[in-house]
Amino acid sequence: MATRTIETDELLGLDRTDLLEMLRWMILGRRFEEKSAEMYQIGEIGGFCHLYMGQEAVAVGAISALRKSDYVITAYRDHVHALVCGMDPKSIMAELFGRSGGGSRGKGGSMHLFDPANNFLGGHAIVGGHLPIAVGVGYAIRYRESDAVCLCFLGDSVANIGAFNESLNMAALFQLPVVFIIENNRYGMGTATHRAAAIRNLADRACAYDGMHGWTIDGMDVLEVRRIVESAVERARTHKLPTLIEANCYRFVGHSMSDPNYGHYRTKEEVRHYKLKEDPIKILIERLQKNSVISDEDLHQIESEVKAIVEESVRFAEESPLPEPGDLYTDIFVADSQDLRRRDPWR
Ligand SMILES: Cc1ncc(C[n+]2csc(CCOP(=O)(O)OP(=O)(O)O)c2C)c(N)n1
Ligand SMILES: [Mg+2]
Repeated sequence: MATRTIETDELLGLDRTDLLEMLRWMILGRRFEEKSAEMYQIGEIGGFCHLYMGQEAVAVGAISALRKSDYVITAYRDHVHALVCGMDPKSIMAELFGRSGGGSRGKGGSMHLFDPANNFLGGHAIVGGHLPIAVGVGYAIRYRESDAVCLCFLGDSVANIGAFNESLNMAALFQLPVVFIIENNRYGMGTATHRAAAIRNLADRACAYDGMHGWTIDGMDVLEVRRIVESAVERARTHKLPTLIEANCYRFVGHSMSDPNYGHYRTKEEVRHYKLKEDPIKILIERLQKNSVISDEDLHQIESEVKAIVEESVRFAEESPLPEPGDLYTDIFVADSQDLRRRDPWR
C-alpha cells in the first residue's frame, strides 16, 4: 500500500474549496473520535463503541461523490459516515452519551446512529445485516423511478457470509443502483482477512455477478476513493448497475473501545507503520501542500473550527437529560403499546 495510485500532483480537477472541505471532514472525524475515546475513558460513554480512526479517507472520499438525495448505509463503525452525511455532531455525541438529545433519543448508542433527514440509514450492529436493507433501498429507488444511488459500506468479514452473496446476486439480477464498498481494514476483530477469506482481492468476487464491476483500491488516499466511487456512482445513476469496491485501509485503534489497540493479532510495529506512513489525513495534507493548495494558516483555521464543533457537541451531550424510564416503551414496535404502558411500573 506504500505506493499511491494517484500521482502527487493530481487533484482530480477539484477546486480548492472542495479539497479543503474533504480535509475538514477527515479532521472533524478524527478529532470527534479522539474526544469520544476520552469521554469513554471517563465513563461518559458506555457500551459498544467502535472507532474509525485511520479509515477516514473511505467515508469522506466516497460520500463526497454523492448528491444530497442519495442514501448511505453502514455497519457499527459509523460515526464518521454519519458526520459526513450531515448529521449534527451534537446529536451524534448525545447519542454516544445515551442522552435524550441523541438522534435515536439516547436509546441506540454508538452502533445505531440514524438520520433520515440526511438519508443516513444507519448504523447496523449485525455483521452483514444491512446488506439486504441496501438492496431494498436500491429496489425502492427503482420502484419510485428516482435517479438516486445507495452507498453501502461493509467490513471485510462480511464478504464471507451468506447475506453478501444473496444481496449482491439480487442487486445484479434486478440491476439496482447500489455501490457496495468493502472497508478492508485487514482484520475482522482479531482475525486477519487473509485467514478468513479464500481469495486475495475481495473485489474479485464481483465477477460472480453479471454486469457488476469490481475494484480494489487504495483506501488511505481520499482522492483515489473519490475517483473510483464517483465512476461507480455515475454507473449506478445512469445505468442502474451495481459495483463492488474494496478499499484497502487500516484501523489505528482496537476493534472497539473495550479491546486493546494491539492485541495478539497484530504487532506494535505494524500499527506504528500505518500511523506514521499511511495516515490518510497526513497523505492529503502533504499532497495539498505540495500543490500549494493549503497554507499553515488554513490548516490552523480548520483545526480551530473543528475543535469548537467537537467541544460544543460535548457540552450539548452533557447538558442533555437522560431518557425517562417510560421512554423504554416509546419508538418500538409492539402489538399493543397501550397494554405495555399500563404495565409500566414508572407511570
Ligand atoms: C452476525 C454477527 N456475528 C458476529 C458478530 C460479532 N462481531 C462484531 S464485529 C465483528 C467483526 C467484523 O469485522 P469486519 O466486518 O471486518 O468489520 P470491522 O470491525 O473491521 O470494521 C464480529 C464478528 C456480529 N456483530 N454479528
Ligand atoms: Mg475489518
